[in-house]
Amino acid sequence: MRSRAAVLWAVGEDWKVEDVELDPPKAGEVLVKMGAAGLCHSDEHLVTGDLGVTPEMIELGVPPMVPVVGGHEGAGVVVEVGAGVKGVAPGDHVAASFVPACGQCRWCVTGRSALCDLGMSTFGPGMITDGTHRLHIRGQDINTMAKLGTFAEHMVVSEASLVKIDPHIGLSVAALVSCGVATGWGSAVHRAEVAPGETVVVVGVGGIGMNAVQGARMAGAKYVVAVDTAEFKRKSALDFGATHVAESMAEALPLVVELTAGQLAEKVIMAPSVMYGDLLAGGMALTGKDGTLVVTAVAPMAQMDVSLSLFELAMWNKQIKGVIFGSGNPRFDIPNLLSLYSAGQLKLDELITRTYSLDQINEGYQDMRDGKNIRGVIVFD
Ligand code: CXF
Ligand code: ZN
Repeated sequence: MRSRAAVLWAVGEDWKVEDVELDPPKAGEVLVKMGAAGLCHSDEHLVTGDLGVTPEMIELGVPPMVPVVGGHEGAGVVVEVGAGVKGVAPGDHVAASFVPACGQCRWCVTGRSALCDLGMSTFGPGMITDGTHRLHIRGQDINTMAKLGTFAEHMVVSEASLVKIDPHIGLSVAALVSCGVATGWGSAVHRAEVAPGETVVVVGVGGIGMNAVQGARMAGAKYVVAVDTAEFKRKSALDFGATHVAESMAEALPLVVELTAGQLAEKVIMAPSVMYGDLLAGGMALTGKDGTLVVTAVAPMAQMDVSLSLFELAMWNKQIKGVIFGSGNPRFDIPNLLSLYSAGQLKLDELITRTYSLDQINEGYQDMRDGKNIRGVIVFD
């Protein structure tokens, strides 16, 4: 069938909205008509080249990621299912999950689906199911971001990449839960294990960090300090549950010292637009004895150097944790977060600063670069 999608042909270029040829779903696959897709920073990483297959890897024979249809946050309605699909049927509303959940591997069966073994092929070519492509332009095979490609009117994906959701919930908010909300909220609740009475600092309050603020507050934090250079995001953070704001980590330090009588924060969550190694020292300086720093934001793949006081890491018994999908389980966390929204406990509508058509995708990403959006969302007809 014909569909339309936003394609990145080469690093550094704009997204090009084009007609694409989409094959029908094969065994274990599902055709989804998209309702909404979130403009997450991780797709911008494809454009900058921070994420994906590097020129050095290509020289070693690893296939390049481009051309690629972007998008890994999204929700839509099932149109058709391939042979053997049991979990969803035509008409079901689904959220995309950038971490697949096969339900079979050691990680899935031990409640750690964020680490599902199917996730290892995220940046490789072809489908999870059989390695071949369903998307083509003028006869050329096209890859998909995180085995999804939500910046498209339709997508064919593995059943493992979809989570069935309540059909009464708007597809725009469901789209956000599929990455940004689950990642941010889970960074505070699951990974940092925020406990009642704790002081939490969230560095970067965009579409992911804002949900770390919500998660920290929901978990009972006494103080939640939101750090962001954008004034509009700092103001919004107060509506999402932050108790204090600061423009930079350096500005947050005396504030956190005062709030905690010198004890510093129990938990620090790093969610800047891009994680660079030299940001770590500032985050660790805000982390108190026995405290935990969670690195949520995606760093350039080639980033190897960090600034860190190894002395303080050991002497203060601190820990640094990575996190993917908020260390959650897509098949539990996505419906659970949507039920918290339905019950009035989680703000989702307020995360959407502006909506765009698919043709306006480059405008949406420019607004994100300019710090204008908590989240921009593409809404399909
Ligand atoms: C990313 C991590 C790398 C794959 C796409 C999603 N996480 C959040 O945006
Ligand atoms: Zn994302």
